[in-house]
Amino acid sequence: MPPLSFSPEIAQARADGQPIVALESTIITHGMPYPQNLETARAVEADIRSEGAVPATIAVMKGQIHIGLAPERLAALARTSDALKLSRADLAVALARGQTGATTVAATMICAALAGIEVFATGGIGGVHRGAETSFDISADLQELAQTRVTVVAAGAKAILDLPKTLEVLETLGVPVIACGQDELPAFWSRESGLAAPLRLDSAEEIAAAHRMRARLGLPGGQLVANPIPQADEIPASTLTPLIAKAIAEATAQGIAAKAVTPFLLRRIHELTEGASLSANIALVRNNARLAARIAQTLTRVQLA
Ligand code: PSU
Ligand code: MN
Repeated sequence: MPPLSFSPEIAQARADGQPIVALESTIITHGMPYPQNLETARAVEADIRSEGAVPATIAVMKGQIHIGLAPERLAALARTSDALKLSRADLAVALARGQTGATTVAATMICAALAGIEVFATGGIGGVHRGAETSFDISADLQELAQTRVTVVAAGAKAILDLPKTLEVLETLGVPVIACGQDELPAFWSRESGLAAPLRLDSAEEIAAAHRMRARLGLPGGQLVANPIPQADEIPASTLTPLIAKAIAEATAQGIAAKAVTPFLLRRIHELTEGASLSANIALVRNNARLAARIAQTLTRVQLA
């Protein structure tokens, strides 16, 4: 049996058959500074509740996978400055050693699937980094989408990445990339990427039906729902492009590699935009949480499988 520990609220929600939305914790420990990380984590949970679903923030604590964090646990995690960043490769080792750490998109998908949770909201998934042709830096999030049956709602892949290559890898892996409400793939802080999304579905009902159909076909893997940031909160791509280039140049010059790349770039872009990218990041996660809650609700109603 996997070492799963359900919060009382999630144990009750499971018993009652209520819709549950998984949330990751790396965005809390590595994606945003304190105290905005804690404020955002709380706001995202409230957004999911206001849409009639139950939030399950997932993290590893003392060798247990926690599905749902009580308020004091969430607050403690948000204040931890040296939390581990756990992906598929690290999860079992951390659990076997009784360690504590935050779960990435990939690890959160694994834990959500173990807990029977089908929908997960985040900010932006990891993907193919620029320069991957020499660095080989491709996020484990992409492989996870290919093998674990969870629908992930994100605002596209982060604009720090090579988005055309990220789309190519997702296509190769057979991952449906579904834009919601527009034809174009959104680019995290911006609604536009200049790239057409491979698929488009405009309602939670259609996304839920596609999720169920994958199961009926016996296809492993999940779906990536690319939900554009609300218009009022976006930062135009033209503003961000030079700042992203500057942050990437600094990362290269400082020899930042592997797991440290994404947290470094997010932090530098927050600084270079004087907090504007952080405000946009908060707004897009909350927007994704609301859509994920509606998808989870539809899934509990429509048992097509
Ligand atoms: N979305 C955000 N902020 C984040 C992340 C996602 O808005 O910090 C995290 C997720 O946990 C994702 C990780 O899995 O960044 C990607 O890291 P990497 O590129 O090292 O795979
Ligand atoms: Mn990487």
